[in-house]
Amino acid sequence: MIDLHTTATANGYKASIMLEETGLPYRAIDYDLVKGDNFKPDYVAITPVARMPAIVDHDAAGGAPVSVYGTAAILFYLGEKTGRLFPADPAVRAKVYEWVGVVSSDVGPAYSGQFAFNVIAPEKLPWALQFYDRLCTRMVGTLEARLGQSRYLAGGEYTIADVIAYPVAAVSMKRFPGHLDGHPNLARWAAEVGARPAVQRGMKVPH
Ligand SMILES: N[C@@H](CCC(=O)N[C@@H](CS)C(=O)NCC(=O)O)C(=O)O
Repeated sequence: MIDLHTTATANGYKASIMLEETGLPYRAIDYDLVKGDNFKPDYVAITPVARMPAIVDHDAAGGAPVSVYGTAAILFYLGEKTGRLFPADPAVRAKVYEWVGVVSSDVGPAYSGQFAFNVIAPEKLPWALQFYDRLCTRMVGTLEARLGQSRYLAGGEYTIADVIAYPVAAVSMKRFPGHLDGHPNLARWAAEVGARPAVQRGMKVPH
């Protein structure tokens, strides 16, 4: 059994979609970030930065439970454990690493910043709003261009890279007027990935 410590955000859905795709047995434990649940000592003990999501694998290869924090690490770990959505061909795997990296360290932080300045900030700072809106527009364009070249992010196969990107398209990008309008390749990909039963189940965890 795997424990999924999660919350109903784009990052949480990345982990739950991957668990649904693998078919591994798991139970979701829902955290309330507003109440600061992520700073409780039991959770801090399994994560380096007290952020969500994390998993604890009680059926790990070595026998002892293994904890893994962070969406990219969780997806790689589960991909290696099951052989699912993580192609062995080194050339394809290199593209999986590349696009998981782009989503984790380029696209994700752009939308986190956009959310912070547009939604959380008590004062709306025009420079910051424009900076993050432009950065997000650039990131949408990056994904649109890539999906104009290949069916999925890492190439012709549905992989971990698509799992990590889908909740960004379905949740974070929705904050922009028109959502995916004007991005036909991204919209085509999002419709295809979003139709997968495992993705639909994962997007409902924890709620
Ligand atoms: N790089 C991390 C980002 C995780 C993250 O930002 N988690 C947010 C929820 S979506 C969080 O736990 N925020 C609470 C906090 O920072 O205190 C990942 O990809 O998993």
